[in-house]
Formats: sequence, C-alpha cells, structure tokens
Amino acid sequence: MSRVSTVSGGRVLPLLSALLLSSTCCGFVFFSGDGRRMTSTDEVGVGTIAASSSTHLPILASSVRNHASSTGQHTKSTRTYNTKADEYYKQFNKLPTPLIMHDNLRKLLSQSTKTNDDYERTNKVLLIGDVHGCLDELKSLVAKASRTYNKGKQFASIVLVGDLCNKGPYSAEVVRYVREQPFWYSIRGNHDNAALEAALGDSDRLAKEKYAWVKQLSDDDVEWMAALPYTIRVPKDLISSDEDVLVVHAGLIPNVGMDSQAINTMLTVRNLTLVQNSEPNGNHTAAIDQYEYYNSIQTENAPIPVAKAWPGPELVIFGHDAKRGIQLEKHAIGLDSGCVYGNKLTGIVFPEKELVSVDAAEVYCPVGGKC
Ligand SMILES: [Mn+2]
Repeated sequence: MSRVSTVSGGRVLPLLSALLLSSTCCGFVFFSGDGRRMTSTDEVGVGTIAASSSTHLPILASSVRNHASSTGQHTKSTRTYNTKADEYYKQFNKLPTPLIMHDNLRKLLSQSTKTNDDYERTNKVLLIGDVHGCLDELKSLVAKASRTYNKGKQFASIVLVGDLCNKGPYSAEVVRYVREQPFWYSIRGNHDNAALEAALGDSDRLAKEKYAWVKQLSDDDVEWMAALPYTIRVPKDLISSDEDVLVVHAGLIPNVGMDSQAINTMLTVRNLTLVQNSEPNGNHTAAIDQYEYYNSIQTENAPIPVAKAWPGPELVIFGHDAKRGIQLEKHAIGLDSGCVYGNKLTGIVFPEKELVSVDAAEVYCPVGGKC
C-alpha cells in the first residue's frame, strides 16, 4: 500500500456531504482526521492508533446494527468491495472510524426491530470474553449459561468483549453468527480491527495466511465490523446493579473522559504506569491518580494491571489478557480465559455477576504459535 494518507477537513467534508446526501444505509464511518493512518496491531502495539473522538465527525444514522435477522433475510456472502467502508479505505488508505465510538445497551435494544413475540427472553444479560473463532464453544457457553442461570431461556441481551476472530477455526462464521443473533452486540477488539483492515484491502495483512479467512466475509459482515463501537455501556438499572457496566476490549485510562480515551488504549492496553499522584490542595479535593499506557520500552516505572488501576465508578468488563486469564478486581473483571489456546471460554451473567465457562474442545492455537 503506497497511498499516503492525508486527511484534512477540506478534503473530507465534501466526501461526507456526498455520503450524507446519497446514503440511507450503512451506519458506520468515517475517520480520524488527524492525518495519521489508523492501523491496528495484533498484540500490544503501542501508539499505532492514536486518535480521540474529538477528531471524528460522525454523520450517518446507524442501521447496520439492526441485524439482518430483523428483516428475516439472511446475508448473502457477496463481497463487492464497494461498501462505504471500502470506498473510504480506497480513498484514504486507513480504517473508517465508527459513527458511534461509545454505545449504550439500552439504546441498542430500543433500536432493535425484533420483538419478544419470537421467543421468550428474561431480563438477564450475558457478557462473553474473547471468542477468536471458537464458534462451537461460543454456542456451548450460551447454552450452558442459559441452562444454569436463565431457566433455559434467552437472555435479554448478549454482549461480547471483542476479538471475535483470528487465531481460531471459525472466524468468519463467528462474525456472521454474532451479527445475526437478535439482541447480541459486540464491541471492537484489536483483532477485529486488524481483520477489518485486511478485509478492506491491507496488502500487508492479506499476504499472510492467517488472514485468508477474511475473504469469506460478506459486504454485510464488513459493514457490521466497521460499525463496531469501542465501548458499550450497560446502565445499572437494566441489570439491577449498583453500578453501570462498561464493556471495553482491553481497558481504559482512569480519570480520563470517555471521549479522550485513545483508541489504541481501548484496544490493546494491559498495563498502566502511575505518572502522578496529585496532592490534595487544601480544599479537601481528593487526590487523583494519573496513569499512562505502560510501554515496557519507554517506561521504567512499575507496570500496574489496568484492571487494578481502574477506580470505578463503572464496573469495567474486558478481555484481551489471556496470559493473566480471569481477573477479578473490585471495579474490573477480565474475561479472557484463553479458549483459543485450549483453555476456557468465559462469560459473566448479570445481575448475578456469576462467571460461567466451558472448556475449549482443543488447542486451536498453541501459545506463541503463528496463528
Ligand atoms: Mn485482544
């Protein structure tokens, strides 16, 4: 890819205006206007994605998240490479930014056109860790959680912490399956981001065998991935909880507003470092810890797991850290129990806050393996 990315308001606004006028569909898009190419990293890459929402101009209303099944029509596996995301990638050689960075489960459910007539749901919510293409285990986990905690009924909603794909056996199938289930939603993980980039034409990634599966994605799959938000908030009253739940793939920097959280942090952070502990200034102001993304190359201070640093008030549910596995901190719970590495797929049921897991059927990807 040799195209140089130079996005400026002057170039983008006409495009956006045209899209706004011409499109009645496709709710993602459009960009980080800081002129840097947005890429994603397979693992803990630092600083390759650096954009805050202040650089985005969200425009179109989202209808992609109204799943295909809501119309009774299932996806055709066609790929025209002419979706809005494709057009954006061709023009700017970088990923479009989703219209909605931070979504809300109440809003998502209210927008669903699916009705309860189709099957009986309870008011419980199931959140699920990193699936990485493990479709069989995903189905088994949902069935087990339903049996154990929900009298065999459907959950009001299921939300996944991202990394639906890569490494495992059924990446495209998991993307499609999650997309087509009514009342299921996902946020975006670093692997979803990377796979989307491959699907849009990133030649570096497409040269790798491990991204061959992206050719199975349809236009609808790609549009859905391009619309995945970085966080989904679950309001506390939806789950009879004392605190909102905030679902994010990797983590958040404490004491930084949601609109100021860097994309790279939300997708890849595992450790933070304390850079300042502000002293109370005499008027009873509480000290506020300030953290930065811990970069082992640049930082000599001690790494602090992002889950330990998070002070609330929301309960953060995240994945991305299979090496640490399940993490149970006061205000953060990590769900990546390494299914694709042959361990377990784990979810958490609300309002009980009970963990539920199933064993991986096999080791799909050895730790450290090229998959
Ligand atoms: Mn991840």
